[in-house]
Amino acid sequence: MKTKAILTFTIVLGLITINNKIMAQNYIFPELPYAYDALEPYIDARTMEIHYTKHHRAYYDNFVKAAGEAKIDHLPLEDIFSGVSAYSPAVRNNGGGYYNHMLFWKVMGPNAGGQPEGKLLKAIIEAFGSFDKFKADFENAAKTQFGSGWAWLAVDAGGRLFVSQTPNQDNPLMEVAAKRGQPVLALDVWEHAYYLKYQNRRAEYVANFWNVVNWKKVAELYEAALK
Ligand code: MN3
Repeated sequence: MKTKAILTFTIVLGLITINNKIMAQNYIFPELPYAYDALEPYIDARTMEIHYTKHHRAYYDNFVKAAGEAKIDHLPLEDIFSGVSAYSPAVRNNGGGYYNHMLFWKVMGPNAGGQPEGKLLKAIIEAFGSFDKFKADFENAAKTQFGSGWAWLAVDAGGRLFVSQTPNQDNPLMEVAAKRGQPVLALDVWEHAYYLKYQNRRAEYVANFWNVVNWKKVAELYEAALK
């Protein structure tokens, strides 16, 4: 009897530890993978610093708080997004803001741009007809998103690539999205992402985005999304 109680205690303690580890891994505020000025001249250092240290940080802090209050902070972000309408606007907006910016930093980099290669390029041509047509569709999604939001390249349940746009901090992982899938490329079109350098010229910011896209990372995300 005593042995059984000790065993149960050990298992429960073990589960709590595992759970804490999962939580910690889920909700880390990641380091920016490059210096603030690394994407100059396309994204200026001042914008990058404020965007990362103030905007992204605030989404993260507010999400951790809202998820804690809702007692869902043991859940992976993907699980929260797939049932997001059950939660508060604070969970949806800040959870989206936390996730979307993590992806945005990842898919950009210095000495980047150009074209994807191999399997990803093939899939883009298959879905859009050509790389240029994909770029036009993506730019159109970014430019026509009314007000604040995001443009996406994502993989649907059938493994096919699509372009979409979402308002505010929504993303294609959310059940509320018009087109659902796993995002592999993201572009932030909130004014805070470009206003200091580009003011009202969103189209110029969008066109310059291609100079900083890290296609190697996008290809990795695409491969992972197919699994
Ligand atoms: Mn932003």
